[in-house]
Amino acid sequence: MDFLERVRLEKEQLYVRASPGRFYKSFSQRGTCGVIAEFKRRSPSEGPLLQEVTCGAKGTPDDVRQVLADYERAGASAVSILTDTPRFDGSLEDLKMARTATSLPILRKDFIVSSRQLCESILYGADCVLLIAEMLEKEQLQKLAYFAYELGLDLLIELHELESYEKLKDLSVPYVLGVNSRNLRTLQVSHTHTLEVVKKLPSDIPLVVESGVKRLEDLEPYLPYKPSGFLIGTYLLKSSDRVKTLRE
Ligand code: IGP
Repeated sequence: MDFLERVRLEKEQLYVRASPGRFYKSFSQRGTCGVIAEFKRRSPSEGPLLQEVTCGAKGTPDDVRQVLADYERAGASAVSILTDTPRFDGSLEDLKMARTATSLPILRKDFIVSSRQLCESILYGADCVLLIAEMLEKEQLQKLAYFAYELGLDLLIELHELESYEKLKDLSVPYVLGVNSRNLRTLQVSHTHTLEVVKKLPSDIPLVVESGVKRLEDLEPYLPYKPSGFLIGTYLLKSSDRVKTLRE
C-alpha cells in the first residue's frame, strides 16, 4: 500500500459513520412510548401558542429556555424545535438557544429541501432532522437522508399516506418513521386515518405517532401497536401546567 492509499484508508475509517446517534437510540425500540415534546411559537392551524404560557417577555429566545426546562423536568425523551419562520415564527436562534438550554436530543423541525439546511442544522446544534416524504421526490429524499446520516444527524422521516412508505423501502440508513396525523396539504387531523396506517406498516420499525393529541385518551388506541413514541406540541404548549400534563 503506498502512502496515499494508506492516508485515504485512514481518513475513510475516521469519517465513515459507525452508528446512529442519541435521538435514534431513544426511539429505536417499539413499545417504549417516549415523548418528543415540541416547542413552537405559533402554528398555521392554531395561531399563537405561547401567549398563554409564558410570564416573561414574549417572543424572546428565553421562551425556549423556560419551556424546555419544563419538558426536561417532566421526563421528555427528546425535544422538537420548529425553526420555520413564515408559518411558525421559529428561527435558527431558537435552535441555538435550545442547545444551550437542554441536554436532551433535539429534533430540528422544518421543511427541509436542501443539503444546506442539513449543514445549518449541525451548526446550530440539532441531533436530528425531519424529512417529509410527501414533500420530496424519492431521489431527493434518499439523497438528503444519506447526506444527513453522513453528517452525523439522526433522521425522523414522516409520512401521512401509507403509499409514501414506498419511497423509503430501499433506504439503507437508520431512521425513525413518523406517522403524521395531520395532512399537511389540508391541515386536517385524523387519528382514524393514522391508526389504519400504523396497522399496515411493519411492526418492527421504530415508529413515532405525530400531531393532534388533544387529550390523553387520544393516545390509547395506538398503544396495542406499541409505538416507539409520540410527538406532542400544541397540547403541551397550551397546558397551564406542562410538567404535570407530560408526567401523566
Ligand atoms: C406536533 P401538534 O398537533 O401536537 O402541535 O403537532 C407536530 O407533530 C407538528 O408540529 C408537525 C409538523 C410537521 C410541523 C408534524 N410534522 C411538519 C411542521 C412540519
